[in-house]
Amino acid sequence: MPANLTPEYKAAEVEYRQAKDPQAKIACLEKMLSAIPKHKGTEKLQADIKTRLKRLRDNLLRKTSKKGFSIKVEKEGTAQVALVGAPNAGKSALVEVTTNARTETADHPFATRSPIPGMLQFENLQFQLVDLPPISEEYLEPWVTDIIRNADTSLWVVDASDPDIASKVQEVSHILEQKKIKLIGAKTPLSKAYDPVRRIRTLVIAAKMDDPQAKHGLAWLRNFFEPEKSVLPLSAFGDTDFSILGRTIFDLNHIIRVFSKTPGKQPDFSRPFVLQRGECLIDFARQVHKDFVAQFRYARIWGVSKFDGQRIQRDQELNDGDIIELHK
Ligand SMILES: Nc1nc2c(ncn2[C@@H]2O[C@H](COP(=O)(O)OP(=O)(O)OP(=O)(O)O)[C@@H](O)[C@H]2O)c(=O)[nH]1
Ligand SMILES: [Mg+2]
Repeated sequence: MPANLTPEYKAAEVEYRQAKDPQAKIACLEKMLSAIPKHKGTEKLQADIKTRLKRLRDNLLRKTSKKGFSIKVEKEGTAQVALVGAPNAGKSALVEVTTNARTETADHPFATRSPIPGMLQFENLQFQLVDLPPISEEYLEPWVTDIIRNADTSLWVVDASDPDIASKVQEVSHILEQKKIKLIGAKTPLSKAYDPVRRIRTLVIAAKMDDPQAKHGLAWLRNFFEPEKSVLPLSAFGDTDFSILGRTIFDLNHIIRVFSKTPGKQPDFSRPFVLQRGECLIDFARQVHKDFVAQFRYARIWGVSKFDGQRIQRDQELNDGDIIELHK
């Protein structure tokens, strides 16, 4: 079968032959891979480009790791949320439209090469979304799984318009399993005992919902993941309302916001104290000031579970939105 190579492919190939350093060669091979017509006649050539890409990337990595290369993203905001997914799934586009970050979005796979954090505003909180390179058998940056392990929770972005959705989902899940990472649902309990597998609470994003094909992918995702993991359909384009994303990330992270009040004054609603669900009054007091723990006498609460101003004890479990007046 003739290959019918496009002028764009041929130009990239000329550029590749002239490229001197490995980074430039990688960029050209990526261009060739995205421009090559995808049919039986080019399968061998596609495989050959992928092999060359892998060799170059491996060499580059060996060089950098000798120098003790490692990548970390400092945590900022209420929670760090890693973007996980196959190449071209729509991770960067989502971070770009929901945060202040400028990411690298492209119509070819492996566009993202380094982690890019961006802050997503949700009411009086900010979540740090971290855009990452893709998870793929073809190539996986070794530090990507370290960042996922270290994050508080993750968003698993799946291209719902992809006819090959099942194998992409299985590939990501399989690679993470090999790296001892398991993406679990928001409600799945985390075991307190030592566990060599890092379990990370995850929300599945059915991406590219503006594509007419995506409804089939969404149905497949719901059938495959729910009820254990929630699936949130989204599009990075058009007039999508992203407030639901903030709310869902809030729920995923099991957090509550509690406000401090000094007697006779109004609480400061712009400065919530962030606690984990299940934490109680004394955990809140510890965050406000250590003196409140040592010299605690009593506290009053304004919230959903008690009547206004009711006295509560140290072990009183708190709820989102509670207002507390500490007395020592
Ligand atoms: N129709 C549609 N296209 C999208 C959407 N989000 C992303 N895309 C397109 O999908 C392609 C890949 O998007 P990216 O955001 O770069 O994907 P990625 O997951 O970051 O890809 P890698 O960095 O390779 O892992 C680009 O051509 C985007 O324009 C969407 O919501 N709708
Ligand atoms: Mg990307």
